[in-house]
Amino acid sequence: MNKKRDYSVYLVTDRPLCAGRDLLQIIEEAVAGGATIVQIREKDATAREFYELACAAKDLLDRLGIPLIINDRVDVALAVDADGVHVGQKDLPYAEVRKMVGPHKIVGLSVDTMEQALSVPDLEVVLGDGGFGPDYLGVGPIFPTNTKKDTSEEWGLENLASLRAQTHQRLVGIGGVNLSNARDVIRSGADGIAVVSAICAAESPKKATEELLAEVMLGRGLE
Ligand code: 3NM
Repeated sequence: MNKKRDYSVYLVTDRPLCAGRDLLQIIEEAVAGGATIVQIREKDATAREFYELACAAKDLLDRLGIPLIINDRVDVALAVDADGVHVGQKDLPYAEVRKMVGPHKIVGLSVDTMEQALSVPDLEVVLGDGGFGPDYLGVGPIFPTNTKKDTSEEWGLENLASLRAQTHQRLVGIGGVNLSNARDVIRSGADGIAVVSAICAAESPKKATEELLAEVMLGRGLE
């Protein structure tokens, strides 16, 4: 299935934040509210647990026509034929991941610093081996967050805007993004927002996502 690549409201999951609720239910509600892409992020799961959860998420998201991204584990992404994989600076190098998954899958890359962000080859630039640059950069943390402990220094909106002025890469802002600041993240040049707690820990993931999407649209000057 050809799924639309839209990074407007990017749900990144975290089971401990779901307060005992079923992760698939939260994903389904978020998509009903307008989430455009979903990443399964499982830092403590065994390979088998991650695989089984990813299989179930793939079934659900195929039905809903929404891309599934796997955090870090290229093997799990390939095993379940996910739509893509997201890697950070401590994971396998981007070029190796691209070689493994081929040119058609989405590959996202986290950038912690301006220097890292500006050293990434542009999407349009074809590497020597025929691979392409990342589909998007995860820029974070933009704001303080309790969800991820080992983050680098916060970017803040000014540095995000400065990065926007210096690159054509697609940018997704992550870290502490919520209803109160989502519009500013978009106004500062992000193409989308990635959120964990603002959706996973919300009383109504559907309503939370609807409200976040409305802020993204306002940030773009669309209502
Ligand atoms: N990556 P919340 S911050 C998964 O800076 C993740 O790269 C980050 O969670 C980065 O939306 C983060 O609850 C957690 O603040 C974001």
